[in-house]
Amino acid sequence: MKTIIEPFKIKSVEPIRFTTKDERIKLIQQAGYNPFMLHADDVLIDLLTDSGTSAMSSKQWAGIMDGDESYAGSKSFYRFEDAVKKITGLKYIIPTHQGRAAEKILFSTVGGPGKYFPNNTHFDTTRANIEFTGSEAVDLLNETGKHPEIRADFKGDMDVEKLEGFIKKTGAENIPICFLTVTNNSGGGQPVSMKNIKEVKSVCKKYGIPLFLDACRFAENAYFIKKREKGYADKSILEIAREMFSYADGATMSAKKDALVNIGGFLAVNDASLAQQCRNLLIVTEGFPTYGGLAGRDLEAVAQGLEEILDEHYLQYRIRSIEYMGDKLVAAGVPIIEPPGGHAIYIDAKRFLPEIPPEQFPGQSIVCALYIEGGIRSVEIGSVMFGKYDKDGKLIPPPMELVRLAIPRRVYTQSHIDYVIEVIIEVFKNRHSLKGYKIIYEAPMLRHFTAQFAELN
Ligand code: P61
Repeated sequence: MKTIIEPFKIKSVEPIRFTTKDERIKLIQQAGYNPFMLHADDVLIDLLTDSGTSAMSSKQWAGIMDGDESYAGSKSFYRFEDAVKKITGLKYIIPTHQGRAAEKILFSTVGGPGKYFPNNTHFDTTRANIEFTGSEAVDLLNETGKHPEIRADFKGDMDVEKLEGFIKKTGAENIPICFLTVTNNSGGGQPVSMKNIKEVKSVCKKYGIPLFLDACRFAENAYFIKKREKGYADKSILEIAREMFSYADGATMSAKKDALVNIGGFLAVNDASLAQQCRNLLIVTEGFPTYGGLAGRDLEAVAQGLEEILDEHYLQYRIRSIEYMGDKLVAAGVPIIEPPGGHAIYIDAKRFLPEIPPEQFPGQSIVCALYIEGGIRSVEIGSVMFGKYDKDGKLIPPPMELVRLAIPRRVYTQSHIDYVIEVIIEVFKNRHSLKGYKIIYEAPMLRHFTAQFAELN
């Protein structure tokens, strides 16, 4: 087989700025060892997130000019609505400025104290928006998904037996919605199989619980189904996506991922009364239902992005570029979540730095070292992002300590990725010199955004 190439050519470029290692040592210290606090200008390769960092196509930019900025009934809204309906088949489409706005509206409407929301794994904003209403967010990932070293096709699957047990114990009346996050971001960008979506749906149906997809990366998930699940090889990505959504009663989506835009999102539901309640709240917090916190031009770019994401050449290149990076790291002995997921490489910090305990944030240590060594920005997904405290103030760590290197869509070329691989391998070789960290400031929610750290000796 020939090399899989980027299925686009570059029309416009943006320079990146080089810094020296000495400069970076000072810069990360000034940032309180938290890369969210760095100026993006001081970052060479920015793998903090794949969210809102995509390169838009010339057709999307044309859509930006063509956007209709009418307050009500904008033609861009109807194009957006058609694009979302074509993929999801869901009835009521509510635009929001990003994914968490859709979550906020949904959970404010259906959440509250005494309620429970199961998911394969909640991402942090979903968890935060659920907990903010006094409800509980429950992760029911299958066991294999919790073991970075085990290779399996669908490590994002929910444990269906656990789900049923959980419903029986909790009472279906206390579970307003069950979620599946496709792909499973906090668990390594791992896909969920169609079989699992179907099985989860059938349990939900038995107990009268609606199933929603957290659909940020639905197209990457659909591509994995095509490649890995029996019976899907000859189906188009659109057909697979439509089938995935056919089992759902609703969805939230941050369009900043698989809709290839810099801002946007939506909530989509089949239930007319829920749609009405959510729209009423949307008007108070986001805007009129035909723009929902976005400009008409943004809606236009989302609609175009949702068409482009279904292109199989694009998805083949996308998934292969992550796999390429994973293969090279595994060959060099760097412990990562295997097999690589759809949008990022996740370094397994527990195996990378076994001598640094979760209380000293091994992931954060790797994050800082990657910046210092090569100007690469990554993010910790472990005890900093998801750690909780028990009543004595002792850390309750999450199951995994990870460092995520998320690859923005259509932004970096293979040589950027080769450079990243070299830097990671260099840091891995020198891992015995890395130190642990302690938190010296933290906010009550989503602390990883603003936490400040000090290096331990
Ligand atoms: C990310 F460090 N993800 O992966 P919004 N669901 C899922 C997401 O992945 C997600 C949202 C909902 C981000 C951005 C991000 O602490 C962080 O449009 C599966 O960002 O509101 C976002 O969508 C929310 C990075 C979010 C973070 C929160 O990088």
